[in-house]
Amino acid sequence: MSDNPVSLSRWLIEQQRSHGHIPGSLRLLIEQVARACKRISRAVNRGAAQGILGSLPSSNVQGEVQKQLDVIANDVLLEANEWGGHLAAIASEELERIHPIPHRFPRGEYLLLYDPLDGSSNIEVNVTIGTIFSVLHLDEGVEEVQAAHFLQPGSRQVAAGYCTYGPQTTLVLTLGHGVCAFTLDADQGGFVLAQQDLRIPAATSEFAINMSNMRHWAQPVRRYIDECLAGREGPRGKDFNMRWVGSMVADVHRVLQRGGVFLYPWDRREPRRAGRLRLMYEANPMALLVEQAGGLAIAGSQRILDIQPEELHQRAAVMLGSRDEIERLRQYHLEAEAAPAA
Ligand code: P6P
Repeated sequence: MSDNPVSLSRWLIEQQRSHGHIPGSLRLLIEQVARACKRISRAVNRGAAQGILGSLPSSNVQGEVQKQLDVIANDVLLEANEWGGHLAAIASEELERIHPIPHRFPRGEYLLLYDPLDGSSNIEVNVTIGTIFSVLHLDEGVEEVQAAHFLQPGSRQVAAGYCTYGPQTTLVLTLGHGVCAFTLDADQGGFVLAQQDLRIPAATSEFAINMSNMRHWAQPVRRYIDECLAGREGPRGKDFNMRWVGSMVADVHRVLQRGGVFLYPWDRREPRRAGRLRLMYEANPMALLVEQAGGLAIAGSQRILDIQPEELHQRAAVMLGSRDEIERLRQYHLEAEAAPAA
């Protein structure tokens, strides 16, 4: 790290001023989100000392066990972003309905969506968790923002990112012109540029999937993983390694840092559900980051960013990472779709 690191604020101003990549309102929005992530990081790091690691008696709108830190993270992001004048409304995994910006604050042109604390089942075991966020543009001329205004395909995101709360607090961000990583430097009191133009290697020998679900997978995924497991004696002619953190931000961060594939595919446990992960504030932002870093992100034969959302909290199958491997997986899905029905 240089003696004079580039702060997130300076980098964002340069993206606005020198490259014209973003308008000032979006720059200020990203800075607000980053400030909220700093506060969440502090709360996560102090967790046990503050007695806030446990679960609440309530469950969230998803019917999932709600952790105290889930609620704290959601509240921090709401409070940090509703008064800035950059947003028209907010959507959160922790809120059933959208949160229009209160009339007492100026309304802006952007829509912010987030999973405030992804992987929160890992909180008590001190495994990396994180915040995932996505920014969309509100259509012109909208008087009253409805949930329907959020239902835009992921290709229309103007920014996306995540913040990991682990050994380091790292903000990974795209504004549509590549992917950068910023590390929270306690001495500087803010995020400083750590990596520019992250690129995912096209080839890999590492996959991440929850193997306990193997018997429930569709044929293309089973075929792909079986071939990986067959190793050098099998059709792939090489051995593979496996990772599974159980925290999407941690698994995707690894893929962005050294390549690999992260798979949470559809499975037969709940056949009417497209997948486990949420399209709008998990799959879409991660898919944009991965594609901006030279990887691919699919839900089967379809590109994730092309999915037309039908409801705010809908789920999606997620297969993303190194281009050569995801392209192979996409071909396997296309072959299965073309095969005559059994
Ligand atoms: P499983 C965490 O709960 C999460 O939403 C993602 O962060 C993670 O990748 C996945 O679920 C883990 O799911 O079924 O392995 O517990």
